[in-house]
Amino acid sequence: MTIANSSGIAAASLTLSSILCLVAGCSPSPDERFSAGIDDGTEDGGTNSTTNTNSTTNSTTNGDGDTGDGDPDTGDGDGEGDGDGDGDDSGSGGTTKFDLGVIGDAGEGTGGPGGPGSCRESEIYGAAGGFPAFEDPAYADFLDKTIAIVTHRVQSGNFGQHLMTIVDISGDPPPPSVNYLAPLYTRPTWNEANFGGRIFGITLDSEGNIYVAPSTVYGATQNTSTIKKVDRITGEISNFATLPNNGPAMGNLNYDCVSETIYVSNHEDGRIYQLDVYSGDIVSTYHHSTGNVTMGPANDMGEPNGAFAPLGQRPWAVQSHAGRLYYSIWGGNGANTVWSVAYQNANGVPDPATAKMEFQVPGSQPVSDLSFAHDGWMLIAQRTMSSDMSTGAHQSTTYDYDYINGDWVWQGTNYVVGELMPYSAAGGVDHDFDPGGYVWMTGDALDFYTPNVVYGLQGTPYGGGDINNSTVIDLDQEIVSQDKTAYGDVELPIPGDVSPVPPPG
Ligand SMILES: [Ca+2]
Ligand SMILES: [Ca+2]
Ligand SMILES: [Ca+2]
Repeated sequence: MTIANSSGIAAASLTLSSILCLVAGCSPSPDERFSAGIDDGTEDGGTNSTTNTNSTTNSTTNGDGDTGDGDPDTGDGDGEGDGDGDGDDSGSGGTTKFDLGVIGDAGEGTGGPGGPGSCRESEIYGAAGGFPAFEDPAYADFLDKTIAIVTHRVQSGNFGQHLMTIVDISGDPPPPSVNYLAPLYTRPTWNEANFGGRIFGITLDSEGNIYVAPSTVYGATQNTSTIKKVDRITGEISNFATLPNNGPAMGNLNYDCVSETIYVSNHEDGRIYQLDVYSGDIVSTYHHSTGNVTMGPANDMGEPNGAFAPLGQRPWAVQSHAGRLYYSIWGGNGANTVWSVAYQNANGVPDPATAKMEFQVPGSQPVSDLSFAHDGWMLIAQRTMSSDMSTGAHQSTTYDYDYINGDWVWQGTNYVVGELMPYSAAGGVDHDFDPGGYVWMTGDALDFYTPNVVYGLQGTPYGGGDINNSTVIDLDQEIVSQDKTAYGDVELPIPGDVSPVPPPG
């Protein structure tokens, strides 16, 4: 697969003055190829008086070179002959593009074009939701671009206290394997105080509102019980829904446009909650380990008790796809699994009689996110966790699966995150849904002192690869110190619409 035309680009322009252009479309260089034609606002060039003092506040002394871990390749690996999924059927003359054409508008409120509920066609099968349209001059350059939204903890150095960053990944791919100064957008108000604590899981509804789940993935956190909503226009944070959590927080969350509800996995009581997207009310709960389903709140005896649901009963990744809810179970070493359960009907309430273990996940680390691509295959990402609330890096990777004769069949690690391969996945994945497009994954050590230190987001072309054919983006644009374990989930809202992903089979 050829990386489309490129010549003399961003990588060379890593000057300190360009280091921190959060908050505005900081164009990477005089070459405006990647900003797809819109201006290169010099407007607020002065906001970032970042004296780059403590570039090494990160306590990353534990030799990052420790790639090894136990069990790389336990996966069965049967049927790996036909790894399809490469996007060479794009029909666009073989030119890889980041941009998705805008095919109509997401529309407001009631029902997008082409689908039930609030669905645009692509969303039925699991594309992320609509496009945020913040009314902020600094965001103008991001409107209707292909963007990725990444959750993270506070990054090292003096780069602000925000926990969420929007990345402009539109335009032709830059040279692979060297840090790309993608335009970044964030807000100082997207901080721990306003989110109530730390966040990991992220999803968008059909209108482009953003929802984030509280998380203890980076350690203990203040708010463990309230899902926050970021308004698609104002960018303001509000409370969306509150669950019975007291210590353990949540795993991930996902909006289903058919039922117009949000599923969220709860590390406290082992349930997956279904929430009305308009009211935040609990529609149903589904308890994985017992199959118990309640309409409305669960009223579990003794919960919340401040204790994590036991390993083997603790859901994390959640993703609605073709009439089923796919989810992962954090089971501990050798016992991490992916399941699915069908819905009773269009109301999206799980039918426990249909629950099915789809596969056991190789390796020792839990799956924190999963995503389906434009032609239906599945990519899962692990997060390195040494205990309930203690994370690390370089023990976790991605795996992709094809649906063959009714089974999800392991294809191996074809999307290798980071330079310390193949175990530098940070646990977030999403697809851009362009047949000739990219898979986007959060990761550690995407470039590791050769010569830069890049942590954040990696985009790899459909068909697979590693950093040598991938775009790597440092998400605080400081590339001399590490941001180990800083990054979380990623979602790509789809501007307009794209062709739907077919159901399995
Ligand atoms: Ca509990
Ligand atoms: Ca960095
Ligand atoms: Ca994701």
